[in-house]
Amino acid sequence: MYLLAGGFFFLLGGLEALLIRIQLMYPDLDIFVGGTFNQLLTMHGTTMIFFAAMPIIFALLNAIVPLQIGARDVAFPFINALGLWLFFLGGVILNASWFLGAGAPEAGWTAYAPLSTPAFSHMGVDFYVLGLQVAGIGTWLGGINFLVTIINMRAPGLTFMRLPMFTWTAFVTSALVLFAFPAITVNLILLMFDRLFGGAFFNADMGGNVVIWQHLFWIFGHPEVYILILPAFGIVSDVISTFSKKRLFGHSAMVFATVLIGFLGFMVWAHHMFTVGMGPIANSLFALATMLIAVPTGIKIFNWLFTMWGGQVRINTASLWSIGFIPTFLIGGMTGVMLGVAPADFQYQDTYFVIAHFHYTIVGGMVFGLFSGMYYWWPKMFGKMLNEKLGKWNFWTFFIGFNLTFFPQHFLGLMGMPRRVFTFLPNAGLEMGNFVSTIGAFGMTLSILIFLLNIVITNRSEQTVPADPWDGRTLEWTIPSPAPEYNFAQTPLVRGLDALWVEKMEGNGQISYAEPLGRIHMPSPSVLPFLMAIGLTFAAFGFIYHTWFVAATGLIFTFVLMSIRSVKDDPGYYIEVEDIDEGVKV
Ligand code: HEM
Ligand SMILES: [Cu+2]
Repeated sequence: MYLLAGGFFFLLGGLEALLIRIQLMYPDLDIFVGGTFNQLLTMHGTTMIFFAAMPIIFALLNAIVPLQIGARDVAFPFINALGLWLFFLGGVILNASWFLGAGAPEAGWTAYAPLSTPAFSHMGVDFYVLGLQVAGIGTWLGGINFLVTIINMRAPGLTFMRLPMFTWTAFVTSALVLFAFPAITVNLILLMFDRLFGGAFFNADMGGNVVIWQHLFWIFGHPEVYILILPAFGIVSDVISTFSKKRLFGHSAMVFATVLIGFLGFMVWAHHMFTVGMGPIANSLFALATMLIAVPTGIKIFNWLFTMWGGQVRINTASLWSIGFIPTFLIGGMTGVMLGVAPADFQYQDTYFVIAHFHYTIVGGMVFGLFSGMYYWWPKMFGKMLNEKLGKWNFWTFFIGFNLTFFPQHFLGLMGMPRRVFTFLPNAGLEMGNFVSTIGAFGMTLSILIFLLNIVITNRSEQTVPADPWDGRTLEWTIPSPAPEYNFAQTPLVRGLDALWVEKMEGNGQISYAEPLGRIHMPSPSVLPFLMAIGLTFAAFGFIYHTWFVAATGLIFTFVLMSIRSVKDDPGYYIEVEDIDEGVKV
């Protein structure tokens, strides 16, 4: 579900990006200008970050983390469903702004005050404020759920230091969600007071302070970029180790680096605000903290290379995406250090250099990682292997398109082309770069179409996939593909890092179990999460349209459902032993 919804929003955000690039193909075009361009830009950024990247990551976390830790499900299936619906309806609220009100928000995905205050914006920003709040609750609940799952539901013998890297990154990412999302929630509530109830938190005329918005936004925003990239690190680690037939080089150093990146991620937010006027001391400290992050990140890059070094590297679509990830993400990381040099940032700030930088990390990093993970785990999730031939086309068109799009933007930025501006003048030397960049965007569009085609073809094909198609190392490859709804017929017993590999090396050919086969308890499905989310959506529209009656009804409705949930007993149901499909040999 997460994958489907996230995929849908990804296509939407991608379409918006393509339209932006079409407008910027030649100088002085007037296809999407002014407010329309700003709306496309804002919706592209907001949709991609909150409604495409997050849910696709959550989809993989949901599908794979329980499998990697030998659990039957996540800790709280009910909360999981609630989180999904809140996120999805939040996206619906945001996108409803295209059709209702006065058009989509246009204050940028960062919604900086005063651009986002009533004086300088129209109703679109109300959809942003409420849509993100509803979705934010969902994401936050999801984060807590994964934390509890990883802490409490690991199979016997699976100590923290034996967790596969993807689960480790899922753990740290969830912790970042837990601590980062409250900051933006508070920010959005303050802005909501300003917009709906005449507050003045961000109104300088009445003693408010616009810089507070920036601080709170980036206290959330910088950890958010690590929320996005860490799971990709985890995927790349697992994929590279599997396809090099070697245990991950420096597993414990990787764990340490992941935790350190997560921690430092909270110490650097003001590198987004060097030009605000915080003064040289604050700027220097934040510059230093920023550069410190390069150390654990460098550790990771070297560990991946050392894992491949001397390994039996197998090249297929899954490993190509991971191997391609390393140089592209490295470029994004290096321009990040350049931006972290506070005095230099005064030149780069708000130019296309920044756009190039963060797309190299977000697309060249996260999107590459997610593709790698999808090709790698597709058989486990859906019981079919994605087509390799189309997969390679998918990879190469994207790799080339991506670099064509974003590499020239470094130079456009250095030549002074500002971001978030809908056109540029001829004869400033900017034509070539922009033209190439737009061509590249078409290349990526082609690549995405190939991927969709691949999904359709794979879906139609009649194939069955063995439990362990890649000669895997971790627990998810000990159960049938696709994973049955109870995941593990018997809880596995873990006897080392790379649990399955340990057994393979000892010639057991099968994981050992920690319990006899018995009937399996399952949670019963429920409509309550969906209805609760509907209640909050209702309330959100009530707030947007200042109809307090509707807002109150929606809130009360949700509270009533919450009380029902807390008093009602939910015994669940059992799958009997006869119905369990047991014993996979790998
Ligand atoms: C897939 C191909 C993509 C293309 C062609 C693309 C293109 C663009 C362009 C042209 C801009 C506007 C730059 C400006 O005028 O300031 C932009 C901004 C942005 N993009 Fe992308 N992008 C893509 C993917 C993504 C992804 C996957 C994400 C995040 C997950 C993302 C996040 C953002 C953000 C946050 C902004 C800033 C929006 C703002 O300034 O408010 N983009 N992108
Ligand atoms: Cu940052």
